[in-house]
Amino acid sequence: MENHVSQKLKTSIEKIMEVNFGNNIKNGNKRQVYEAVLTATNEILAEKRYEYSKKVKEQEAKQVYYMSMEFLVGTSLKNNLWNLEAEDDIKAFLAEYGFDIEEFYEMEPDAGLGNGGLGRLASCYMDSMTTLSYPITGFSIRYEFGIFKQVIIDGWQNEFPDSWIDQAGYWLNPRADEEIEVHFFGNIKEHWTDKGLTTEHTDYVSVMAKPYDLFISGYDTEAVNTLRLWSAKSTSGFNMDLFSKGEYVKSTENEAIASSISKVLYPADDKIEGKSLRLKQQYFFVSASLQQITKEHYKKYGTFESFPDKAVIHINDTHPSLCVPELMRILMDDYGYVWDAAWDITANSLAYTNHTVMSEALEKWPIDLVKSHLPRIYSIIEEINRRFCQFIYTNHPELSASIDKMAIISEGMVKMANLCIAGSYSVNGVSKLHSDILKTDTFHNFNIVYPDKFTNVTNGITHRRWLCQANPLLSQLLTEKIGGGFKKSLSDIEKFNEFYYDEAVLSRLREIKKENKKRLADYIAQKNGIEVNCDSMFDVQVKRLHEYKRQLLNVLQIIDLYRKIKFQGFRPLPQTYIFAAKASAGYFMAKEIIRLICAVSDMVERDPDVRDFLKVVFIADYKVSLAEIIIPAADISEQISQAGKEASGTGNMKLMINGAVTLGTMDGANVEIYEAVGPENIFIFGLSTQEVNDLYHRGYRPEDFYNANQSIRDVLEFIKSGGIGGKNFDSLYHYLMYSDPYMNLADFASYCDAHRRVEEAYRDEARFTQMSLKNIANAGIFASDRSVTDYANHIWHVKPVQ
Ligand code: H53
Repeated sequence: MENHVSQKLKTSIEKIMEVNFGNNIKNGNKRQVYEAVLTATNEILAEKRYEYSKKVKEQEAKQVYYMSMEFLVGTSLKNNLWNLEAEDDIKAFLAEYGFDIEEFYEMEPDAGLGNGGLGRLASCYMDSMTTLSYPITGFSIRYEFGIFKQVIIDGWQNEFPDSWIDQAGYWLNPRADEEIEVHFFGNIKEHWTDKGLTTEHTDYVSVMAKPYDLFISGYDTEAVNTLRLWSAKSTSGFNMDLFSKGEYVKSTENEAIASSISKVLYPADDKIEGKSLRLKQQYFFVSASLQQITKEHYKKYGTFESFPDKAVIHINDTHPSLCVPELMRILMDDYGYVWDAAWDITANSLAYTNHTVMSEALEKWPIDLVKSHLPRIYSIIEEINRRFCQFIYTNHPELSASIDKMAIISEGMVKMANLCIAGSYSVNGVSKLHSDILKTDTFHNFNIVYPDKFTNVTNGITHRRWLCQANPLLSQLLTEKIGGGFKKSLSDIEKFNEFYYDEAVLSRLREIKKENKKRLADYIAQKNGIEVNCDSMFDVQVKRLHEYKRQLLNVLQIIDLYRKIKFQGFRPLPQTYIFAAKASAGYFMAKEIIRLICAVSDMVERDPDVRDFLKVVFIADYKVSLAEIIIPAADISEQISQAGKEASGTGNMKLMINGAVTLGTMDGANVEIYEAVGPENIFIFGLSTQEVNDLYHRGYRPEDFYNANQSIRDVLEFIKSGGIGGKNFDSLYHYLMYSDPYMNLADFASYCDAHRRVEEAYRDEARFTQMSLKNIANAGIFASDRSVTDYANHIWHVKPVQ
């Protein structure tokens, strides 16, 4: 039975073909029909959005405002049609006219408005909040260029711009009626009025923020939420004076400066980018969003006393930390609140999630930069800091010696995490281990002062995208065996455990994996020109390239294996190592590691003695839509970060739910995967967080591990002597021998040993499939539906709007 939405969609597609193109579907070309399908789907969502937001307003429901520099949306067409339960009907409808919906899916570029885990998490949360009918608005920037396209030339990563808007702009609904002005630079003047000391911001530079709304659909719900993306433009546009004097280029300068703010996403993940443009981006979207939120609230309630009961503003990592002083500014300067009242409202409306303990990622900004770009904001931060330090001296004299570490302004810098902790009522980490580290180590002193502020919400993923859409065969099997309830409520997937001994189901699981491997193998053949054996074990490490994630450790093991096959007659199980990773453009070491992976891939491929046992593939341009092809095909999920460094990881969860078995350290959410599947269904190796810290304090010397281990010596000397295709990797050799900050060498032996255990398990087909089944069936707790429910109940205190 065709649903009502499908009917509407079809009529609308036909109409758009007529009105926009003076054509019909039968005679339309691919591009026209593609545009019609996207536009029609967007229209359906717009209508649903209108009805839903009416209800939210009527019920005066509390709302979540999710502030994030990144939302890694990926593609939307398939997800929206699937959520509307119209995919099959539209597919059949298009097929009648000779169009293949899969080709339309391929035409849609990813909205790559994020780098990695942080941005993808934000998008998974938007999906889950909507599916569970919670009102949420995401706020970010409409980057004209998202994350760069990666092209590998001679093993070296090259970056090309990603202009995604042309082909995906149909989802962006401009709202010129809600433009907002944001002020930069200038001076502040203080003067006494009858209200006391007031501050005026003068001589500022204005930038206009123009909103574009992207509708977020959910599954089996009336709700549609919005992701509001701000685009920057100048307030004045052309300088007519200059234009009429014939200075055409100069006359557009203002516009160019303003629009540079929303031009491009910074490509560094988990690392600070201390550029003035980055600070401008942060303030730009924070200020525009908060001005809009407060304006709407005031219009409705006429006061901000009720603000914390009606709104919660979530700060996703410190990138939107200027929410703290900006909300203070708006309340004081625009609405006349005095400091204490404004602080009370602010500190009860903001919640902050920390996503990293890596010191290079904990944001801080030079005082001078903040002061010159945002003078009013800086003056507010100074006062927050003065009061905060005063509070510590008075109430926690025992922490006086630590004041430098805790202060918001110290050592010439503004420390954004400290600002967030002081200004929010809730601070959470993203896995149990990570949240413990925050309390006992990173923010230990803050936890003494505010013991009730710190909590944990373990990350999650939307299984609707990562299982149902990416792996339709597995989704079909699950539906047959346990019913379709898991789509809405993933805890149901636990019922799949009942099939642990069911030969027929285990064999279906193997067939499905094989099909998914074939799909990936086709992609690899086409893109890399490498033929991979689908009967080999697919070992997958896909994520951003970062030293702490230790792709290098993975390659060292592969080189060791290569040498054992080539020189020692070792005959391992055939295995295919699959990597995909983008490196931040200026990150030399990360790019060297990619070059090494590619060189090892070439070396293996050229070697007839080895290539039947071992393949190494580096797939270029990792992104959401590529992850959707790779992840369902994985047998083994490599999660091998140095313990204590990966806050959570979410790729580990996506791979698990698709039946891959984790090979990992006790880090981030791996710990919770271990608890969920039990020690016999995961391969754990390496130092624990405690052992890493102990070794670090004793003084880690990589050469000790070199001297003690023949394989390490062989591998390193092989690299040094040009063994990898005659190429020079001295930089990596020296890095490992004399620095090795993430202790690759310390974990090497244990990692190789774990690989032999993996092989042994994989040889026992029946047993390995059972492991795989256990991983699928116990992935329920990693649903982002569970994560957002935790946030809603324990942090945000919001309720669904039905
Ligand atoms: O956030 C993910 C975590 C992951 C962590 C990542 C992340 C970024 O992608 C960027 C900046 C940052 O501070 C943290 O590295 O462990 O799973 C979502 O929480």
